[in-house]
Amino acid sequence: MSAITLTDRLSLATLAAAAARPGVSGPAADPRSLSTGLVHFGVGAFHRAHQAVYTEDAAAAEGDTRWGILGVTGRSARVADQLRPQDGLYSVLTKAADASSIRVIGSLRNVAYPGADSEDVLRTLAAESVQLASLTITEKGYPRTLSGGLDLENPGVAADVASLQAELGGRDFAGAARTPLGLLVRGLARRFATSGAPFAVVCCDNLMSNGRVTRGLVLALAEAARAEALTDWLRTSVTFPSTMVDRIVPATTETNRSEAERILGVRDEGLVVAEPFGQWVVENSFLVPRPRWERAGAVLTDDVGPYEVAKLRMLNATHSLLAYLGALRGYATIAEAVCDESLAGAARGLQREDVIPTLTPPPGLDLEEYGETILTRFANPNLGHTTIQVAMDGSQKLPVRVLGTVADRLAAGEMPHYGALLVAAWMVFIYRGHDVNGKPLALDDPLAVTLREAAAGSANGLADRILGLDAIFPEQVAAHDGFRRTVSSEVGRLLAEVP
Ligand code: NAI
Ligand code: CS2
Repeated sequence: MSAITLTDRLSLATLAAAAARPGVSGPAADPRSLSTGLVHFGVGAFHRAHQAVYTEDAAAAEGDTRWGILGVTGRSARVADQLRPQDGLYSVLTKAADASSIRVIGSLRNVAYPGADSEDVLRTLAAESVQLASLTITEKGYPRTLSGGLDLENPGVAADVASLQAELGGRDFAGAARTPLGLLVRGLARRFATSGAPFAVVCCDNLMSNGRVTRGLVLALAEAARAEALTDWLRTSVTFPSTMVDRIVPATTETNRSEAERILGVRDEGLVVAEPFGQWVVENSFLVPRPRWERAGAVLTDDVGPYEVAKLRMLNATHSLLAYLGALRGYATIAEAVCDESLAGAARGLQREDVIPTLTPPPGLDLEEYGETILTRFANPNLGHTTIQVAMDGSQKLPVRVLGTVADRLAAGEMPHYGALLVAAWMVFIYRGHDVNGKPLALDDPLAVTLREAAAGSANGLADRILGLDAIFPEQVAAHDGFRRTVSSEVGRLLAEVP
């Protein structure tokens, strides 16, 4: 294949031609008109298919050019290398069940890689024209202890505390930030020292009370550096609104990129793929101007809680159940798994028998209907969301998605059978490491070593060994004899199904 030249790539130079092609829509706002007003940490697939789109639509609806985004990558420069040659432009390939469409997005105005660009990020966070930062750094991007506090034993956190102390002491600090939160706090320290202008930090990760979690970790970082004045300023001048975010955005494949290239007429290395559905519920807690996301369909509310808990427990827990049971049965995608009637039945059982009794629905939401729309979304055969992608990071996801439901049901004197089935399916996924056809199933998890150690040995006692991991299972769940027995019984049944 010939080398791809810049004229073959999506960029400001090729944008007009690409946007004129059938099936392509261009940016809602002129990218050249946008100044940077927002920094996003974790400029992965989801941000580009969700917040960046809402932000562009909000800017266009208001004719407001203040909301260009500086995206900050995480652990590699890959996304920066994909987008910088494209002037930050990328496209969203929206895949409905029976049709696809492409939209070029121009709200991402630059991409920084902390390994080389920390100073740019710090300077941008301190700029008075920049009002807020947002985060999608995955559930594992928030280093916490069992009790939910900042994990000061985490080497990255410890290094970032030292760097913050150097920053505050006016000393040069060596090297890049080790964690996104560390870089964020250093930037806020710079802002405090230069203007003290208020700010907002908008967490968009799949965590319960994600704003409160982020605020607690940010304050703990400043307190660990014994930065009293900064801590006081953070408490009074920076808000941390919680959000519920929803749009299924699978990892982009080369097949997706080739399909997009045929439609665009140019190569888009930064392509992201998504379903048509999107939802964003944002706590209305800002001391600063912000993009009018409600003009793009977002919901601003004083109480995000009911939306968050309904979505995490009804959608994400069901996603994980289908991921583990589906992967074990040899289904590559969520769509295949949910089309297996027995797995769809388990999904409905989890929603209706275990989850719904624990929920107070947001105003106007019929939870059973919500559950059915979720399963219909999962069944989209065009999306290609893999079971193995949803299965990753189970040690971080299950506590948020299903263990709250389990604890609530046990406290109510009920047995969450489907919650036990989900936990058991995860255990067998770890223990077997292959599907019913013998195909390997990769364990991608920050606690993979611990999990493999706990899973090693006899199948007898497997449930007890993994339930005994207090980094994952809270005491009131792990010590419940009835739950342990139910999980163990489901483990035995699944082990027989997947020899
Ligand atoms: P992605 O893999 O495309 O991007 C993840 C981003 O987080 C990357 O920038 C990566 O460098 C960074 N990151 C990963 N591990 C990290 C760590 N340990 N510490 C700091 N940064 C880290 O993933 P994607 O699809 O963008 O999803 C990211 C998050 O967005 C999810 O974990 C979830 O919380 C949320 N989300 C994702 C949805 C989806 O369907 N993909 C939908 C709803 C929410
Ligand atoms: C999925 C989520 O990968 C996963 O764990 O359950 O990313 C899911 O696609 C989103 O939360 C949907 O909004």
